[in-house]
Amino acid sequence: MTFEAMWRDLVPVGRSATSGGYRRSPWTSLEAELRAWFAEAALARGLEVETDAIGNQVAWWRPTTPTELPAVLTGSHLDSVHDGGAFDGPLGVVSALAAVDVLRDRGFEPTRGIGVSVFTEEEGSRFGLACLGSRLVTGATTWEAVRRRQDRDGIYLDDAVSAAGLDPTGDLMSLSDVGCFVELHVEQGRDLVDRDVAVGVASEIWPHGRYRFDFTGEANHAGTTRMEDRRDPMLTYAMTALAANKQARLCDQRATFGRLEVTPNGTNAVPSHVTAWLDARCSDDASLADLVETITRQSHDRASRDGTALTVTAESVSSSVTFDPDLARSLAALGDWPVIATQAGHDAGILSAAGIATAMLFVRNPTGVSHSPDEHAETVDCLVGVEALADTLTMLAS
Ligand code: HGY
Ligand code: MN
Ligand code: MN
Repeated sequence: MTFEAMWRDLVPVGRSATSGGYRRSPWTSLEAELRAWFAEAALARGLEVETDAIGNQVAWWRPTTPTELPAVLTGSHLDSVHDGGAFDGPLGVVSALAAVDVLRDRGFEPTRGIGVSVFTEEEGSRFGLACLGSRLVTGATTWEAVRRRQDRDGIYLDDAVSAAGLDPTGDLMSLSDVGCFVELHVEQGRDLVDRDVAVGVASEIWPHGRYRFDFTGEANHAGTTRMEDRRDPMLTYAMTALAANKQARLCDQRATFGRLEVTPNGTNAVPSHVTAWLDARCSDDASLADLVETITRQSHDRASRDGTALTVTAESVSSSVTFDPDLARSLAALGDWPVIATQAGHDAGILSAAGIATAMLFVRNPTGVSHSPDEHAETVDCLVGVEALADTLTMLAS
């Protein structure tokens, strides 16, 4: 089944009829449908499919002669952000399966195992920790540390995993015999468009984090309460969002408040409580710490003026990642591809941080837009990406 045929099968799964965006949330019936799709596509290629305790999957192409040589792993994720695009994640999974087809068409015989992987909850959109599946597999976090995280409906992670028919106390995917990992991903920006190139190689991932700001004030009547008598958490939040934007602009970094919860969320009442999530990303770890510290300090200053209270909780922090430069250079040489940085987090960053030689291939996104239904990649560029991945696997698995 060709890349286009696999893509046609996958595209409708979880797409909203209204927005055209995706809500592929982990440990739901929709993810079960995606996992089944992956297993079927892998089995159709004679790959051995393994699903671990929390739903991470890997499909193995074993060499005909048993070997002790470390395996090559390639893949990405199938979960999405709320109303995300079609390509962020799935492009890497479908391209990995299509690259296996290309290698077979070329008559390639691997001398070491080639695994196609799908890590769960890469976006952290349900339980708030980015790359949850790969963090558990690499030991970057532990099941005990995360099992009682709650989603927006108050469902605990361990209950969600069990309800999905998995046994979270079982074994996690093992990477002990994996020597390197390559993730192909749609570019989440315009660098390749501006360079007029179909494929790029990642040099680094900016450090980034997600911080929950809890603002507490005093609920009151929107009409009868004089402005000077209010303790309005929405005001403190609003000034914090403006401060974050200003600070990020001043130091040429990134800060976003994209998610907000207001209690009681009434039209004619001053709220009692506002929760807002800051996504901050910087070119280095020290700048990230400085930016978050500055925003937090200014938010506390504003809270003291508004008579509101503030607590800030770091929910997900990913340190800077520099990919193996020799590996990046060897991939770039395969197609004279540019080597570019990204501000988006990936499972590849988690595996790199765990000491596995890791690289990323990016495929041109003509809109440059991501985490939106407008995210896009042309089929012709996707097919160039598949060939680049096949060339990479040939180099790594020979
Ligand atoms: O949020 C990110 O950077 C990635 O898309 N998970
Ligand atoms: Mn993403
Ligand atoms: Mn992604």
